[in-house]
Amino acid sequence: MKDQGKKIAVLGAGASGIAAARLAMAGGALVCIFDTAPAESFADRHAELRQSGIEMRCGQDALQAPEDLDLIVLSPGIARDTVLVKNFLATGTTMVGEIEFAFQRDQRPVVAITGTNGKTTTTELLTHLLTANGKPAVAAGNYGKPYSEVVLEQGDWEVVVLEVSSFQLEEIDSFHPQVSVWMNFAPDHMDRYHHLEDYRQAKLRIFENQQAEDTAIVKAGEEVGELKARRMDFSAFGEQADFTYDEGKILYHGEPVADFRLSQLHGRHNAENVMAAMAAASVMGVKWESMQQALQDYVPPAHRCEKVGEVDGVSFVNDSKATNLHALESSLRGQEAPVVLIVGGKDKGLDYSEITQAVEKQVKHVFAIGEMGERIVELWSERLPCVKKQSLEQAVMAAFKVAEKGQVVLFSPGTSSFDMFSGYVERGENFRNIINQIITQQGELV
Ligand code: UMA
Repeated sequence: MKDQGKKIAVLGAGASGIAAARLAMAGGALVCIFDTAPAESFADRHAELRQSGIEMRCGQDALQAPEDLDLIVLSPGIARDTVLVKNFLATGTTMVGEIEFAFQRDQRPVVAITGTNGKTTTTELLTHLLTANGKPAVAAGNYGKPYSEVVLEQGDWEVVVLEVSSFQLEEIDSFHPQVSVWMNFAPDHMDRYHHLEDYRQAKLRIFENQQAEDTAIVKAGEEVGELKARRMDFSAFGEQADFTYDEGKILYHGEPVADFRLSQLHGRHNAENVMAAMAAASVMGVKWESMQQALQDYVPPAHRCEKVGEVDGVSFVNDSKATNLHALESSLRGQEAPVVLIVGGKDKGLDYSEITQAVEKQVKHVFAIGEMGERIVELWSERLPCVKKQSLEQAVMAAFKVAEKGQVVLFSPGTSSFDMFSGYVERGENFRNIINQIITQQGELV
């Protein structure tokens, strides 16, 4: 057993820490988890972990780092500059991130996917494309199961598709994906990083250990520096690339390889997610012609630019997950048809003027709701028709009234939902229910 008799400290008792601790235990190690949250927070887990032989130190006790450790495994949500990590590093023990720890204990090929947006859809879709074509794959990492859990389970997966965050990539060493995918880059996580460049550099480590026989799949136009791996790029926005987009078709070197319109995904940004997933699937041995059916069968995650219905040629798209302006802007940029936008929600101090340009370019009418409603009307009503509505239902009805055949009613709030709903899921389900009512009423009229 790889870890027989080793003393391993796992920092963080969240999903990844517990999975890493279990993997270490299975390898024969003596394991203790350290977490600075008070012991009460772990009442449910503590007894169970003890029973499986894993010790736990919480609160102030967690700050006492033992001197005789062989290895420290760090959870991704804990930054290096915390007292907890500093105390453990002061012992001089080697520290690895949970991703690195799991990677060193598994032989299966890894496809790793990073990016500020789109990585979850791409991870899910790729897992589906592979599994549907005789290459059982599992989605893990920042999305899905923690990587350590997948390694411990030893399921009959041939490929591990890992969504990887910058936090996870910060603490790699030998982590070496056969295929690395870079979706895009935009400012995020500035509560963790002092400079935007630190965030980018952490993400760029996804390519660090790749060699000439590996593949890097990169959104065209992104600056990722010199790569050792073979590069494939993609763009649904007209740039020169290996994968391009034309009238609903995904092209590889100019030849159609899939009809995006037959999928349940919506928007050009999703076409890019498809390109990245198809590129990675092809590297893993799946033929283009086998991908179309799997693409059509793929059911995208709810509330992320999800087409929930079409009435009289007007499409209704639920993007309730857009709880920040970057997500709203990227949904807008992804639309091919003119948009009637339903926007707004909780006032969390966001400045909607940042996206005025994208709105002017793509949107015909705006209906604003929630705490942000009036501010949005003040901001945009001189530029385009923009009206406040008291409820989501009123906004949808008004949007349906003005939308013309071929247009899209896009519900992409750009902020959180807590002024009117319990969360983005309830908000999106409300939207979907309203559309279903419209569809039922239309059916009764026919
Ligand atoms: N903790 C300390 N001391 C500290 C800070 C935290 O002890 O100074 C403890 C907390 O008390 C807590 C534990 O650390 O008990 C939490 O560890 P964690 O934040 O790493 O959370 P996990 O539950 O292990 O989840 C992590 C990822 N979380 C983060 O990166 C913040 C999950 O991504 C991931 O799914 C999971 O591992 C499995 O691999 C979530 C996420 O929000 C979805 N990711 C960010 C994002 O997508 O934007 C990057």
